[in-house]
Amino acid sequence: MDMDLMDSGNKFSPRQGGDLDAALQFLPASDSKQVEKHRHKKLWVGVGLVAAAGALALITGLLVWHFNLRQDVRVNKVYIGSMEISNQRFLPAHEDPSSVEFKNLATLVNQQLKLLYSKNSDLAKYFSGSTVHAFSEGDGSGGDGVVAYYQSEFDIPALRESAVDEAMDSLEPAEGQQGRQGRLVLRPSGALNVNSVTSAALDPRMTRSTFMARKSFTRHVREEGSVSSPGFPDSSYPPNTFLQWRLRADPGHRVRLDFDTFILEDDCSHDFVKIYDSLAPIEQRVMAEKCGYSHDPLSFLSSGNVMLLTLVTSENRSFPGFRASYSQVPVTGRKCGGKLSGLKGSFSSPFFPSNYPPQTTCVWDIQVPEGNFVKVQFTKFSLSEPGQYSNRCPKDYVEVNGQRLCGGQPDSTVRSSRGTTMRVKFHSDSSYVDQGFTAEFEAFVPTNPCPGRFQCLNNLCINNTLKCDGWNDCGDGSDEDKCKCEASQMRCNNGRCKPKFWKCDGVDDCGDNTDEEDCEKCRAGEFSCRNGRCIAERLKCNGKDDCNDGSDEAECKKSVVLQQCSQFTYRCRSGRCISKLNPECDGQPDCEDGSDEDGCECGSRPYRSSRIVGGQMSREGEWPWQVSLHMRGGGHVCGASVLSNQWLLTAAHCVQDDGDKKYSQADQWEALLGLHIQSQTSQWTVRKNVKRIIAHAAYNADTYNNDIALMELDGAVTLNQKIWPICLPTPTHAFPVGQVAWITGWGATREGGFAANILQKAEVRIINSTVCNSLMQDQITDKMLCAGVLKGGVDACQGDSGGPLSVTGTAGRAFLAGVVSWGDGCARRNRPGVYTRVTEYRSWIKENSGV
Ligand code: 4AZ
Repeated sequence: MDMDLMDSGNKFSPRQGGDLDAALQFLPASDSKQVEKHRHKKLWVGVGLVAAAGALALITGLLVWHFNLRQDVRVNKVYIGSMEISNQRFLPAHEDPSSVEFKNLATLVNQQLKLLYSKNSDLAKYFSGSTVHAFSEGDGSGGDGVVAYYQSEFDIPALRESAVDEAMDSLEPAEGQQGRQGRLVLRPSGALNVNSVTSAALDPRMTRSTFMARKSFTRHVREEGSVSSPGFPDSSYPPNTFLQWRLRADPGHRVRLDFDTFILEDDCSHDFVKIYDSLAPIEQRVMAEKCGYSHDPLSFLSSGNVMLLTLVTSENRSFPGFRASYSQVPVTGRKCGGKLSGLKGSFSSPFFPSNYPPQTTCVWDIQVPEGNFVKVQFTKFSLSEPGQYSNRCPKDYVEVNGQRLCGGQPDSTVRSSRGTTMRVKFHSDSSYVDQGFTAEFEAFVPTNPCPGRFQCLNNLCINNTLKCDGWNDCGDGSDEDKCKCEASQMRCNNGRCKPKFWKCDGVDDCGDNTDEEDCEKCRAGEFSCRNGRCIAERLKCNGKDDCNDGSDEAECKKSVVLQQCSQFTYRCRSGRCISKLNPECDGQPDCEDGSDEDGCECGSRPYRSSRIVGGQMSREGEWPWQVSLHMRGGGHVCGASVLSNQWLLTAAHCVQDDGDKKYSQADQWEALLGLHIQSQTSQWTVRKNVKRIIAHAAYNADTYNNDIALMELDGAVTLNQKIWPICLPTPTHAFPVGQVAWITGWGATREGGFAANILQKAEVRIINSTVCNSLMQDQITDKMLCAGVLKGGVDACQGDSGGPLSVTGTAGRAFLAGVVSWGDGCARRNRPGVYTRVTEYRSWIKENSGV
């Protein structure tokens, strides 16, 4: 690694103008003559006028004082810029700020900048100096041209700050005009042909005076390697630091940067990483700003052969940081767009699922056989940019037959043509990138668009079996319209059929709320408390606990500190109880002592999950708390969940001896964390021995009551993007009936079937315990929780045992609602899966593991 100081390069300071701005206009002082004129009038009028004039004088004086003071207030403002120079050749020595070649070219650039600023009176007056930090190859064909990266400083009276901003902005005429108009081809200095100048004020968070360290590093990405935050992975990154890594690829190549771990403080005003499509932090070239725990696949590609990675940290708490590997890819290696023909095919944005590079345009011309029309279905679409909500899509977009799409589009967004051709254009501008899209095209006969399948209103085709199954498979709900309901289903007013068990579960399953009507036991105008009481509706959210269980104050703006605790209320560390439902780790401190937000480094997921019907493959890292428990030499046996860097939670029935198979012995087990594919451990997979197993002492092998066990790992694992704990719910955490939950595991994909190779996920719902008990022959205890899809087809199965039943809370964090325990077969109709109810074991877990 080579390292250069931030302040390297040639510093240039013009002669200081020094004078205050004569052009400043101040409010005039009060006019004393005017007061005199009215002296002869009646006394009261005079008194009134004198008072008014006095007040005016006072206000005016204050304003004058204020503005005079403001005039003295000066701001030192730093602008970061790049300059494209066409008549210079990039030399290897230009990478070394101490070389003569660097210094000579930097001097020319500084002269050029001074000349440029001299054309504007504000810039000329307040310019205090510029420093060239780096050079890179120009974009010109044949590798000619140089780009200079510099910073210019201005010492500006506070009142002229915006004028200077504007003047700096106007240094950027529309692309391509500069040369022709001769505005920036500043002949007098003779030396440089400037094609364009881009500059912007430096991100103010990068100018903090509290930085204890400011460092720059340069890396050539021709040789693959990695960069990481200081101390990674052994210690947290240091506070008050500004670091930047200049990444350079060979000419004609892109820089590729892949983060494998990314854990920063989740307030970007404190700590953040910013990536630029440039060698300097020019705001118009920001590709991404990230903080917190990454929720997206973090993989970036530059448009040219340079990239800048910056890390800013504040004095606040420190976090593990990041590690990213870099490499280079030839620009010509992967051409985007082109002609697509045939009956079906697929295409994606460049480098999908990595983020697409900035400044890229691709055009696909799709042609299908005569007599057909074209349909394009976007299976994934994400072209979002901070602050951009316009549906005119002025920045990054996909254009289908002339119509633009941008932002986030639902999975399975479909567009079709009325002819044999379709043109799809992808465009990214020079700032902010996203994951892009992946799409499938298909030819269809206009008279029969979905042969053998159901056609949704939005033109999507789905399997006939998915029609009227209670799930919205089309995305627009049209597969659930006009259905004939079965005996076990209720009919919604909109014609949809839903399982009767979903009636009055607090979730609008029908979409028109019919399943939630006529549910109240209380009269009209009354609120029904969770403890069964009825109170007047107006008492809800009045700051008083009228229900006596806090439930009338549970979903209000402000949580109430209650007089009494109950089975429905959250107990703060202080011992006092609050009314809010599930307040823990929801991002808002609700307890007076803030204890509801303590220990919340859990349950965040690197990926958002998508809608599913039945089980489907999960994405790598989607369930970072999922563990595979292997028997030594015998492969996967059970699942488990990560609770901390040293503790796992599983099912007690997984750790019971079975003949000569000694499942109860810790040394027989191996825990695989960060695993995605069973047959293919990756760099993420951590294999750990088990030090200790603590099965619940009251586990009953006949009834499966208390089916829970802790496993202590033989040493701590490093938590990262692929290995992360799930949040444990407090005893009063509510998982209401009807709530969506996710099951995950490598268990059998059907009853009696084979175990899965790739980690599977499936969406289920929490099922009412009374209903479950009647369906399961009275075998459900209050230590168990039922979840599933009563219609059948979705469930946990053999090999999933011990694994998590994950529920996403209000702030997006996952909570461990259950541990996969048992069932009557797998995925049978009206036979839900049975899980160990984790809320019942919170103190047992604490007592035995300390977690
Ligand atoms: C098992 O054998 C198993 N359908 C786990 C869960 C379920 C059934 C069987 C739930 O590990």
